Amino acid sequence: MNKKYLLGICLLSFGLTLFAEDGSKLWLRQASCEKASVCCSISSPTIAIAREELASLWRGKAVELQLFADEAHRKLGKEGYTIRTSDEKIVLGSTTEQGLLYAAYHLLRLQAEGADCTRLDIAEEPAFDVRVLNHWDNLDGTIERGYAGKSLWQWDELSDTVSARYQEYARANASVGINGTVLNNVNASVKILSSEYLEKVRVLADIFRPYGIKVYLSVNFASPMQLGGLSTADPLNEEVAEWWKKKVHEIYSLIPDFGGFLVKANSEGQPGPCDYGRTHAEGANMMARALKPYGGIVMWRAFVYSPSDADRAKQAYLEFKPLDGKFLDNVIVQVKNGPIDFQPREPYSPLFGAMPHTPLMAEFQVTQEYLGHSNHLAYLATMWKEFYRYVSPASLKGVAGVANIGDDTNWCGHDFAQANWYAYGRLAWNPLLSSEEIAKEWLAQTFTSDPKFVEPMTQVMMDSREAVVDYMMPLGLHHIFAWSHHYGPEPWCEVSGARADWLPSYYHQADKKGLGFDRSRSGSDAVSQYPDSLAHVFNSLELCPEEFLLWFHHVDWNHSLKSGRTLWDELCYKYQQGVDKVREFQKVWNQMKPYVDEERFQAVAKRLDIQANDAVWWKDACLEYFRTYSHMKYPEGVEAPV
Ligand code: GCW
Repeated sequence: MNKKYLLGICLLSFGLTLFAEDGSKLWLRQASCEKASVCCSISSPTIAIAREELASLWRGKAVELQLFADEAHRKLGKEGYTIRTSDEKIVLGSTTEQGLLYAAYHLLRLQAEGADCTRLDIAEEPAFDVRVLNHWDNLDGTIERGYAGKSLWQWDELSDTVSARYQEYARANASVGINGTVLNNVNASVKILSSEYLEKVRVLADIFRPYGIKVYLSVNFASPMQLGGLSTADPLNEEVAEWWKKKVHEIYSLIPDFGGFLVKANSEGQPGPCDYGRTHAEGANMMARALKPYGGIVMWRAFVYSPSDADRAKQAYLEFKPLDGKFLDNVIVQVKNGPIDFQPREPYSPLFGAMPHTPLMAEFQVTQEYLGHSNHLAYLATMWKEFYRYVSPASLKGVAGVANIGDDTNWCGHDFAQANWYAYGRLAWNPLLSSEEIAKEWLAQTFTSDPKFVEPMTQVMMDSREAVVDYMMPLGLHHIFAWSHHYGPEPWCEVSGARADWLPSYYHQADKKGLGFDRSRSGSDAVSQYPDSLAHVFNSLELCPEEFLLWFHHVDWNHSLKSGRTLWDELCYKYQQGVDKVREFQKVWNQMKPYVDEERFQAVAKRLDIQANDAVWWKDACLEYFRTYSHMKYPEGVEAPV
C-alpha cells in the first residue's frame, strides 16, 4: 500500500480516536499529563492506585500521601481523610490507605471542576458505613430491570478471562466513595453459592479489593435444600444453621474480606423463614450468626407484601415493626425509600423512624424501572434529597442503590443516566450535598466546565425528575404503569387472575366521583403509620401537600386545589406541564451542540425525542382514560389528543 495513503489512514484514525467520544469514560475524563511529583513511604496495592492516579493526572504542586494516627484523623474514621495545602506541597492524610485513595480522587475531582486548589483545608468522612450498589444481575447475563445491555459480569468467562471493565467499574465506584457491591439479583439463584461460582466471585473480589470495594452476595433462603440437598431450610433447624456456617466458612477462605449477604425473603414468591412459621428476625439471625465471626453482615430486605386485604402501602410496616429490637447487631434491615415500589414520587416509608432498636438502611433505585428506563432524562438526586427531608441520615446505617449499569459502551444506556450512578455515590458519602452542586460537578467532569453549558444543563437536570412526575403521575398518583415492563401508561390494565394490588385500578381508584387512594383515617389509615405530627398533615385534605394528594386521598373531580383550579383541570395542567418541560429540555440541548462531541450530542438528542413523544403518550392515555370517569373537558391551554 502507498505509504502516504497509509499515513493518511493512521492520522485519520488517530484524529477519530481523539474526537470520538464513546461515553465509556464516565466522569473520569482528565487527560494524562507530565508525571506529577507524588511522595509516599507506604507501598500497597491501594496506595499504588492512588499514586498512579495522581502521578498521571494531577497538574498542581507536589503531593504527599501520609498516614496519621492523631486524634483529629482518628475522629474521621477509617475511610475519612484530610487534604491540606502548604506553600510547597499538598498533604493527603488519613489513618488508612483507603482514606488516602479517597483523598486522591477528591483532589482530582477539584482539578477537573476547575476549582482553586491553592488553599485547601478539607476534612471529610462518610455519613454511612455501608454504601453499596445492588446489581439485579442474573447469572445468565440478563439484568432484572436493567436497561443498559447485559450484565457486566461475564460469568461464563470467569475465572480465566477477566474483562478490563471490572477494574474500570471499581475505579468509578471508588472515585465517588461507593464501598460495596452486591453482584447478583435479589431474586437469587442458588448457583451463586456453588463452589464453581464462588471461585469466580473470588476473582472479582480480588480486583475490587484495592479500590476499597467489598463484595456481597444475594442469597436464596432455600439454598440448603436446593444446593445442599437438605429436606428443609427452616432457620431453627440445626442442620440448616450448620450448612450456612460451612458455606460461610468456605466463602471466607476464598474472600477474607467478604461483606455478607443480601436477602429477599418471603417476597414475590421467594422462599423465606415464614415458610416454616418463623419470623424474618429468626431467618436473618441464623445467617447473621454464621457471618459474625468473620465480621460479615446480613442486609435483610423489608420489601414484603403478601396477598392480603391490607393496603399494600401498610404491609412492610405491619410485618417489620413488631420485630424491632429482635435482630442481631450484624443485621441491617434494608427498606425501600417509599412504602410501595420506587414510584417517581412516593412519601417516605414509615418504617424509617419506626424501628429505633434496629439498624436500617435505605434502598434507592438508580435504574429507572419506573422513570422511563434509559430513554428518559431523569436526574434522581432531587428525589433522594426529598427523602432526606423526612428521614435523618443519622438514623441510617447505610444505603443501597439498585444499579443502572450494564455492558453498554456508555455503561448506563442514557449518557445522563451516568449522573444517577455518580449522584448516588456522592450522596451516599454525604447526603447533605445539594442536588445542584452534584449536577454541576458531574456536568463539569463529564462534558465541560464552561458555564454556558453547565448552567443551563444544571437547570435541565434539576427540573427533570419533576417533569417525569408531571407527565406520568402527578398529584400523588402512582403505579398506573403498563403490566410487567413498567414503561408506558396503562391505567386501564386488566389481567385475568392477577392480584388486585398488581393492577393500576387498585392504586388510582378512579370513579365517577373522583380519583385517588383514600389512606386517610377514614380510608385504609396508612397515615397513622407516620409520626403524629405528619399523620395529621397527611390525613387532612386541606393540609396534605398536593404532591401527595392522590396518594392519601380520594378527591372529588370538582374539588378546588390551591391554584383555584378543580382537581380535573389541575391534573390536565400538570400533564401538559410535563410535556412542555421536556420540549424545553430539547430546546436547551439543541443549543448545547457547540459544547458536546457529536456522538453524545446525537445520542442524547435522540433520547430526548423519545422522551418528548412518550410524555405526550402518557398525557393523552391517562387523561383520556380518566375522562371516562370525570366526563370533563380539557381546559384551555391543554392539548387534546389528536
Ligand atoms: O419493583 C419490583 C420489581 C421487581 C423486583 C422487586 C424487588 C428484583 O418490579 O423486578 O425484583 O421490586 O425489589 O424485589
